[in-house]
Amino acid sequence: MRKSNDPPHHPRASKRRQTVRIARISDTFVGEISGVDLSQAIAEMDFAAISDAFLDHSILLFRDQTLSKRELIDFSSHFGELLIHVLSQYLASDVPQVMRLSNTDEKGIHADFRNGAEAWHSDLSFMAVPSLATILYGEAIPDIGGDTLFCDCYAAYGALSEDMKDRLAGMAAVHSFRRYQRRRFPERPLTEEQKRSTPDVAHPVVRTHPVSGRKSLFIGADVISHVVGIEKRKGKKIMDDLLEHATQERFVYRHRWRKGDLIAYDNRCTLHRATEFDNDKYERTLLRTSIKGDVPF
Ligand SMILES: O=C(O)CCC(=O)C(=O)O
Ligand SMILES: [Fe+2]
Repeated sequence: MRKSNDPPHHPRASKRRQTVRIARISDTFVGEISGVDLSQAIAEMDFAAISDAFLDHSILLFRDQTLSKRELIDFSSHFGELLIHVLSQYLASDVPQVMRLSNTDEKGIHADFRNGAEAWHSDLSFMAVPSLATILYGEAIPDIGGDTLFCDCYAAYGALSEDMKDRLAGMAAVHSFRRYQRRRFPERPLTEEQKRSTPDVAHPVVRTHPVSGRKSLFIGADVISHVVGIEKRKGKKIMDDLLEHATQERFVYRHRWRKGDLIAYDNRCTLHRATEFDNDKYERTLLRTSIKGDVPF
């Protein structure tokens, strides 16, 4: 029975506190969170601890989760407004906020899927308002391959020479979804509607994180068409060199997925890319939500 000094029973009061523990995975910039069952409603204080950890680490890993799509949406919503991707063919049929990255269809039948994410990128960098964070949940994981690589763009920026930092200050690059799709999927042209909703957009090459105030590199492979005000080939060389610098092993974390892993990554200060696996032999299914960000500066 409820004692008279218990809080009144409304949904917030029913969110039990959990024991949020945070540990950096050694030699990486990734924080592993334990003690949290993400299928349960998360108390505000617990999310505050998770949110602080997200700022410190840029990537958070939660192991051994069991989530429905609805629970994935509920947890993701703590980070902000959820986006619905322009590539509507990948959205879950029942909940468009969840994208299904899989080589099986929703009935589990093997489908032809080629991951377009094998080039280094920050999600939705080709939009005027790119993504703040992406959340990936591992539903089916191959025995071998299909790792995701993440790169720490704060560290990559920090390691540049002062000369280079000066050169990049104020530089803007044009991000183009059309270019990205043409390079990754030449056989699958965008519809007129998809083209209309993704015009090319210029973003600063050095980006300031709106919450931490720290600077990082905001670049990508295949998505950048040119650097504003610089001759095309010269601009391409600068972008190629920067990407090569940023994605050196010392800035990269390789995530070897386990079923039940959930990863949240901050698109404002990291890049990532998918790696290959044997499509015919293994199933790989990631459920994904995407959080709306802000205009880079
Ligand atoms: O499949 C992967 O490993 C990465 C997928 C990805 O880049 C994304 O969902 O944004
Ligand atoms: Fe991605």
